Amino acid sequence: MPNGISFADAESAYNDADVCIYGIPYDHTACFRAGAREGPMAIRRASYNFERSHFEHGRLPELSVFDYGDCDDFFYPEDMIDEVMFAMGNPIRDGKFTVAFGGEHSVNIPIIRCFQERSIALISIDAHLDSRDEYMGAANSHACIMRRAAEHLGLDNVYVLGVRSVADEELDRDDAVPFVSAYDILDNGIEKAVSLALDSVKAEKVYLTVDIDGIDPAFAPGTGTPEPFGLHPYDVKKAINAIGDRLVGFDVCEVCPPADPTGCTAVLAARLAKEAMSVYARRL
Ligand SMILES: [Mn+2]
Repeated sequence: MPNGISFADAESAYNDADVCIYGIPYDHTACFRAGAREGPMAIRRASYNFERSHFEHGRLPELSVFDYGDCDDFFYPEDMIDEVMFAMGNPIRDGKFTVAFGGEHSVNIPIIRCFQERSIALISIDAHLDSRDEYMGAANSHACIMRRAAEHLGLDNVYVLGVRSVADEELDRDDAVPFVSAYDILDNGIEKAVSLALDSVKAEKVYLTVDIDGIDPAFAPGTGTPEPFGLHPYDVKKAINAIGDRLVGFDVCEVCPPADPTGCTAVLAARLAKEAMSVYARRL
């Protein structure tokens, strides 16, 4: 690791690895409270809390995991985007399962662009629809990630779960990004919402991005823009398992350690990353 500790049990060299982990400590378009740049290291530290494997998945083959470390701390989103595309292009082209830690949610923009054949769908778990054309003059803001993904993958390959904060300008348009609200999920269950999303998107392969603010602030208080009435953490575990064999990559963003004094938000993010890797290990 060039800059600090690696994720727990990430002991492989790149060439031998099934999974490639990457940290993107970027938070310069944050609008409410910044600090997500400290997310990747807090999540790695939290990862040492857990057993190597999780018994509910049965005996899975042991994963070979490589931790690439973090990219530099850039100011302009465009510089971050170039660097992430350079770093993550290789593992994605090489067919590795990628796990990324933000940083704010804008770090997802370059990851999705690395899928140059555009044959994936993006499912996002987020309190916010994040589908503006631009926000405060920035097209690559965290508030625009689903719009950028829809431009790259098609509107029929994006879906958001857990939404409870949307601007009128995001709804009053013909190409609104499809979503299931947190209220609907709390009333009717995550299973229904995930199967709706999986049936709606065109691509077979699914990349899952989790903005930790999709989860209720009671469970994940350490984030930049907390929003009440969110999902239960177990809903997100179930969603990862329901995507199952279709899952090709995962990231978790918006963990903000300065707002997370107990560290429980980073622990949850680390555990969700381990869940995604366990689901991936089933197919080896
Ligand atoms: Mn959000």
